[in-house]
Amino acid sequence: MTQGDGTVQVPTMLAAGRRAYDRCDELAALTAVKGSIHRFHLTSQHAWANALVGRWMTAAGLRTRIDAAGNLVGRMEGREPGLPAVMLGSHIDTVPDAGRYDGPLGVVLGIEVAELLRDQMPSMPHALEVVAFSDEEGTRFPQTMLGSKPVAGEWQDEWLDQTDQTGTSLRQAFKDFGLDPAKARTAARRPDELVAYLEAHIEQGPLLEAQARPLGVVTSIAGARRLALTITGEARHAGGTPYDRRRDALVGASFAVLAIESIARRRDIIGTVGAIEAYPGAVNVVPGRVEFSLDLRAETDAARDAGWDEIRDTIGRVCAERKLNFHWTEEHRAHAVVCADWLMEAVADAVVVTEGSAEPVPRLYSRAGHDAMVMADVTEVGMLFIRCEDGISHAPAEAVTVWDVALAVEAFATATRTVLSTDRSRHA
Ligand code: HGY
Ligand code: MN
Ligand code: MN
Repeated sequence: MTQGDGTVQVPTMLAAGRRAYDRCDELAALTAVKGSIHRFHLTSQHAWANALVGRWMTAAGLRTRIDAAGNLVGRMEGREPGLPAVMLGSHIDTVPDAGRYDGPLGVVLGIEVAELLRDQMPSMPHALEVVAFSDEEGTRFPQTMLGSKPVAGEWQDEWLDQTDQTGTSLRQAFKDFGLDPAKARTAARRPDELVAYLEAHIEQGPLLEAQARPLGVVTSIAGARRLALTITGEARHAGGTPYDRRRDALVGASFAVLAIESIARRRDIIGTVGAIEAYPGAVNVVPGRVEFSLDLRAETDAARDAGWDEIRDTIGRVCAERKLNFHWTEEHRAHAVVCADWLMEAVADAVVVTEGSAEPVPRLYSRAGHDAMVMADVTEVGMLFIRCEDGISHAPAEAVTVWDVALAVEAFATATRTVLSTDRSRHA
């Protein structure tokens, strides 16, 4: 649009999209490892990110605070102080060597929406909050979602004894961050304080790109289980031990990894072995023990759990045949979550208005986990998906386009405005 004085007024949407896109670059610089993105729970990088995002929130008109679990929370009042809030959010922690949009994009989009709706808030029947959760990834400690679980009232003090790879306990990490570990549970929000939780997030898969659509509505979020598996045999000399006398734990684990993939593909569930370690780990020793991870997900908990039963029994049978021992522990479980109909419709209607497309809005279940699956335990949730290039995520090649981000700002703002102005009692 060209103004009277000849200057070109870049549409708000594109300017907001560009700013959100650029802010993900700024956040990417806050990392523990120069040249790649490592930002973990209650570290100095997390503190820097809270400070930077806090400045953006303040500039957008949000009043900010760090809650008792280390999350950054910004709030804008509605037509009177203290009203239940529509909460927008995502996470600012990352996996190791991460992409720059998984989490941060949802937080900066929430801030853009707050700025766009700022002047309408005095007439809104609800408050607006934007939250930057930490530890959605669960990278530093065995327990994951150490940011959103306290907010959902699901804190457990026993987690404080967990340690990271340096041996630092979660209790000590709280203290190092300037938080009182005994107060973590006070980050909890009551159901009557919240109207809904909306999260914008990259799809982290190839489905929107395959449909050539920039935006989609999330119908549900896959339930996940994270297990630690151990196969034990006998360490022996790699040269002098004949095959018929070996109890090679790594050969057993190799059969297990292939069985996991085969069972998961057949059952249309998702099983991934992301980490594996052989002990003693010497080139000339038959491995006596192997420890490996299993990340197991499915659209429904029943499908996931039936798949685990078959995987567990198959590995047990392979180990018995090879005189190996097999045991496992579960480190994390999150139940599958269905997004609320009224929130799905608000997001879908917003996408239609934004894209101006007659094509039905893509509706898909999230194969990735999100803070929304935890927040569903305290309020109703909805999610907006944004296309990412080649579906790549949890890797530096993670990419989005400025224009898709600009469309996401518009759609997220429209959906949020609808939810903010909806009389909550109709949906209670
Ligand atoms: O693992 C996940 O799906 C999420 O990125 N934490
Ligand atoms: Mn992630
Ligand atoms: Mn994420």
